[in-house]
Amino acid sequence: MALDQETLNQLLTTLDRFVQERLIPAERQVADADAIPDDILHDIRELGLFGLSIPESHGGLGLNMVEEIEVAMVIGQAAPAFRSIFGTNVGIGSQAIVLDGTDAQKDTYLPRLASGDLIGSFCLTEPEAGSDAGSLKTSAKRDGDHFILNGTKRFITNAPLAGLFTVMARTDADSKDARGVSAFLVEAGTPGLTVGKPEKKMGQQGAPVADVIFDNCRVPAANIIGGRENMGFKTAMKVLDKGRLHISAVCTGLARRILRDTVRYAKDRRQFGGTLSDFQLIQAMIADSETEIYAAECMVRDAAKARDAGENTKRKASCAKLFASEMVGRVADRAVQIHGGAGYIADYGIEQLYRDVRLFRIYEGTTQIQQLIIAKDVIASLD
Ligand code: COS
Repeated sequence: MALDQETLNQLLTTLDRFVQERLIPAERQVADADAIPDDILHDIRELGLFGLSIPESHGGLGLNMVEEIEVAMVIGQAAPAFRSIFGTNVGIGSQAIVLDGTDAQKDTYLPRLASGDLIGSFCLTEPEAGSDAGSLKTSAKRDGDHFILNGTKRFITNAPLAGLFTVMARTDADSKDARGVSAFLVEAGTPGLTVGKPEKKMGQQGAPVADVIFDNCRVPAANIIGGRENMGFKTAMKVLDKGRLHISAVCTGLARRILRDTVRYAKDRRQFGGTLSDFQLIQAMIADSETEIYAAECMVRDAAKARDAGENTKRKASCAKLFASEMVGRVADRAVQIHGGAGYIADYGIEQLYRDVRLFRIYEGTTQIQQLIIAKDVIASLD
């Protein structure tokens, strides 16, 4: 759906108010409790954020990519844990069904994912398969009209909250690479599925991550996404192409917020008889951050437009993810520098965001994986 400009602006204004008045003031509480409070979760549901990218026919808002990234930029201003709680439903936890699911799979799961009654989670990474996702070992052996899953998935975002897992598992035991992998929908509570203890993390407290363990877990063959075996890796890659654009937008939104907070601080804090913002060495850092944020915004918006126009945006999504995630790291680093000692002290908030942004360069494909994807595509496209 393409919203008319006025409706989109209204949505963005409402969300911006929610971010400034509800989310940012609750950041410390969320970090300390390592959980999103129920009243905020309730409001996130009411605003329809769980269903941003799910078609209207299945209860979501059905935003196109251009609209989705604008929303992600606004929500991205708040600590990333808030976005993470509904982020899997918007991205990796629902899009395999949206892109490749059967009608029955869409009807069964999308409405509940859109409302936030069901939290979706994406199980690709394993203890020995991260960047080399195609080498995953979790096995799925056919047993009549079921498959038996065995294996461990690692660092799975929202696993402790999830009601539905998209699980990549090897259905072709003779294969060693991406070709023998299928994507399964596995409901929480299925015997043989357990979720490990939530991990202690460097940042993004409030966004739980845990192992998901399959021990002779019986899953109906009808739960293979799209009903076709050995297509799961391609489905996962398509999901990540979209997810990487969304993450890029979140990075630019958060970078804008960090720069804004930092400039306010620099205009207030006095040294050597002037404010920090009077000094050219500080101004250089502000200018570098503004320039890089603007560059990332342009990239993300261009790639989103191209995707909506039907272009294959694998390369552009990786370029945007690489640049925006590295950029927000540099912006956060300069922000700590401009804050000086205050940048290192928890009460000022910048140190939390500095830790939070570090994950963006790692998840949904590291910077180095984005480099490989981009280079392979560029080299293949030229004589
Ligand atoms: N869209 C559709 N199909 C894709 C695709 C995409 N974006 N990327 C790859 N494929 C297809 C290929 O066309 C190929 O199909 P054929 O077998 O029909 O030729 C198949 O998938 C395998 O592709 P490829 O050979 O490129 O796979 P590799 O094993 O070399 O892996 C990388 C490619 C490294 C890019 C992939 O493993 C990757 O993205 N790793 C990072 C995973 C990740 O992001 N993890 C984060 C955790 S998930 S939050």
